[in-house]
This record gives sequence, C-alpha cells and structure tokens, in this order.
Amino acid sequence: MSRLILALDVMDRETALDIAEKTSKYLHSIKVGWPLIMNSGMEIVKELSSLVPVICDFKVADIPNTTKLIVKTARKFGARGIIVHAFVGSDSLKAAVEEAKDMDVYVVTEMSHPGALEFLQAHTDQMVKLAKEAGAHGIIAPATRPERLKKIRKIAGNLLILSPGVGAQGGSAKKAIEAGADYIIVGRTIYNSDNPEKKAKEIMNEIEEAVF
Ligand code: NUP
Repeated sequence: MSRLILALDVMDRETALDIAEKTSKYLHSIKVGWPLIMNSGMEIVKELSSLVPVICDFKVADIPNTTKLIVKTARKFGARGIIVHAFVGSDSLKAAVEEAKDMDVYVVTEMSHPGALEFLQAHTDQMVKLAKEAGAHGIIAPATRPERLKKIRKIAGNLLILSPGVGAQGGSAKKAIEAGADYIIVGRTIYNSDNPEKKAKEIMNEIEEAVF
C-alpha cells in the first residue's frame, strides 16, 4: 500500500476531481484543507472518498464541544480522518478522539514551516505525549527537519507519523521516511506539476525505495 498522501489544495471542484482521478492509484489518501473546502463545499469530501480515503485537514483548535461538532460533521461527509491541533489541550483532543469513532484523528505536533520554531517546537514532546494519551491514531511532524523527526519517532510509540514539507517546502521524502515518518504528505509538487500522475508515481517509488 502506498505511503503517499496528496495535499489537494486546489481551488475548485473540477481540478480537484481531475487530479484525484489521475493520481489515486498511487495514493494512500487525499488530504483536503480550507482552500478546497471553502471553494467547493463539504460535498467534495464525499466525492473524493469514492476514489480514495479523505483526511480533513481542518487543524481544529477549539473547546471540546465545538471540536466535537466539527469532527461529527467531517464524519457525516465520509471523511476517513481529521487533523486537529494539540496546543488546545488534552480535553479537546479527547473530545476529538471520542467523537471520531472509527475515523482516525491526527494531531499536529511540530509544524513544517519556519514559524514553528517560535512557539510550537518548545512543546513538541509534550504534544506528542498528549496525542498518545488521548488515543489519537497519529501525529503530523515535519519532513523539513528529519533530525527532529528522528527524535519525535522515539517518543511517538505506536502513533503513525504523517510528514508534510516535502518538495515545495524543501524536505525530502526519502530522508523523512528514513527518519521515521510512516506517510509523506505532498501538495504543490504534485498538483502544480505538468503531469501530476507521473509525479505522484515518482514520489511513491521514492518512498518505497526508502522503506525497503
Ligand atoms: O506542519 C504542517 N505543514 C504543512 O505543510 C502541517 C500541515 N498540515 N501542512 C499541510 O501540508 C499544508 O497545509 C499543506 O496542505 C500540505 C503541504 O503542502 P505542500 O507544501 O506540499 O504544497
């Protein structure tokens, strides 16, 4: 099974479906976020789910009750997983996991962009532990910093690590997998490519070579 997750941050339904159809055979799942949802509505989650499982990257950061309402809505539209923030604390994380039921909850720990060094990184270890204690399925950790991924892998236990930051943000899929990531999230390098299908296949192969 593929370890590649496509971040489908395109701005309209037609482009999203076109790229999803061309690349789905090389994907573990598709991650949708606010750009696509705000432009095409939640129905796109249902439509994409008929091709490949969908993870809603809503980076939920709210009180437990509002978190539950958001998670419930994602589930209603057929999402396979949802991404939530850890910095809001254990009660909100537990609420997300409880409401997710058979859906997977992924918790943002250290983000991949430079700004993550300003606040988040100081609390990464704590947030990984919170994710474990809350019963999350996995965490998000940066492919842009493989040396950090190695450390995070050590404390993450059985949690899956989904790693963004490959390509456009400068990270390498191979290095991230070697440092302990289970899945690689790639957006612009695939959806902005002249041939998204070929690019997805290339990255999938690169990941496989790193794993075996
Ligand atoms: O730390 C994170 N970094 C990150 O890039 C957490 C994320 N969820 N993402 C998302 O991954 C980001 O919002 C985008 O959807 C995707 C990376 O896209 P790209 O840089 O490959 O285009």
